[in-house]
Amino acid sequence: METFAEKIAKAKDFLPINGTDYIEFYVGNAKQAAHYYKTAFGFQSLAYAGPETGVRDRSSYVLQQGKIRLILTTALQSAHPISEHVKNHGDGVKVLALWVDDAYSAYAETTKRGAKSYMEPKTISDEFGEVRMSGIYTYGETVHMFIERKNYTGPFMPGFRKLTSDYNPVDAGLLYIDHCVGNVGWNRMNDAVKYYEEVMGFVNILSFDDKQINTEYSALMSKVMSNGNGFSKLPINEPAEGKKRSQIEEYLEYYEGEGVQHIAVATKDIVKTVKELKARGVEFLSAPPEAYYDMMLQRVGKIDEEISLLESLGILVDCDEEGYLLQIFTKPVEDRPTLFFEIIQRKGAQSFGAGNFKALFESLEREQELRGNL
Ligand code: TYF
Ligand code: FE
Repeated sequence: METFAEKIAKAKDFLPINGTDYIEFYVGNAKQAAHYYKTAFGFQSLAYAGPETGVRDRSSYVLQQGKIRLILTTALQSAHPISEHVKNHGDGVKVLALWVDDAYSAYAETTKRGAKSYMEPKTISDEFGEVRMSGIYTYGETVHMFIERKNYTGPFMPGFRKLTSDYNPVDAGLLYIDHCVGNVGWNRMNDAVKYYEEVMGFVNILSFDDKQINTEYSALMSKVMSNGNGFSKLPINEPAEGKKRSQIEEYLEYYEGEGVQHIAVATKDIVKTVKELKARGVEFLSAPPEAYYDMMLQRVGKIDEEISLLESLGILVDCDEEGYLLQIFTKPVEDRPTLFFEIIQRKGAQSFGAGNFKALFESLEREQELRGNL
């Protein structure tokens, strides 16, 4: 069987990507959202832009943990595209920013191949150096920014001031973005896959169809897209016809369109991270039934972690030819049942937990049912 490394080696190299640069959320109240991500998830204040720094129309808080940077942004007037975005989608991800070698060529190469422009390339600078950026649309109103940092030594980027806060909860061991998943509408999977293949040079490294992923009710298709070094992995889900309403349909209805469904963040000690997050009030999907843990040894073989401890925390385990992985999913982090987080620890496995889909989707459906949306 072809390994993941062999699969991603087939990606085109016209868009070199070094990883995720930041993820920007458009929210109703950035000050409070920033407080939530600090308190609950252990992020720290890094930078700020807003009226106090000469930005008149918005406030943006940049938070950091490990290599992960989040920006929480709110507009200060109703007649602002950011307010419009929040009105339509609720709090959600607007920007998946990719750290590139060359923001100008990233823009030229992708728009030449059919990408829709979001921001023409520009260079911004301050006393710390220079950052170049450009942007293109992907699914829904979501965009990819291309960020090129030419030895920039400032806290974040020009336009932002360092933010020091007296309130700095300790981190929760979150290290980097493992993958970000998008939900697209009915029959939109092929377009989305083609977009990542043709416009971005990504390859499809894994696919699950509705026959593999369907519990009693929920059905969906999922295809994992990756760039050539695996630093950017962007799976895509499309709803499929099932007995009742798919979780993807529920998302599309409440987000009022396509968008980011979940952000997976890596840790090197999931037991410690999950204990920490739970103690700070992060809510996770309910654990699968006891039988799931009774079968675990048989299903995945011997693992380093104590199964009873994983069971008490509701952590899921899956394996592939290359090793195993541990994962757990939060409940949606806003009132609309849209965006949620995944905490993942990889121990060799480069897959996405297909062996957990049934248990996971049954937990998701229990929540969907409570909301009256199944
Ligand atoms: O990213 C993934 O593929 C896994 C599994 O609605 C998953 O985290 C797939 C679909 C979904 C929730 C989780
Ligand atoms: Fe995931």
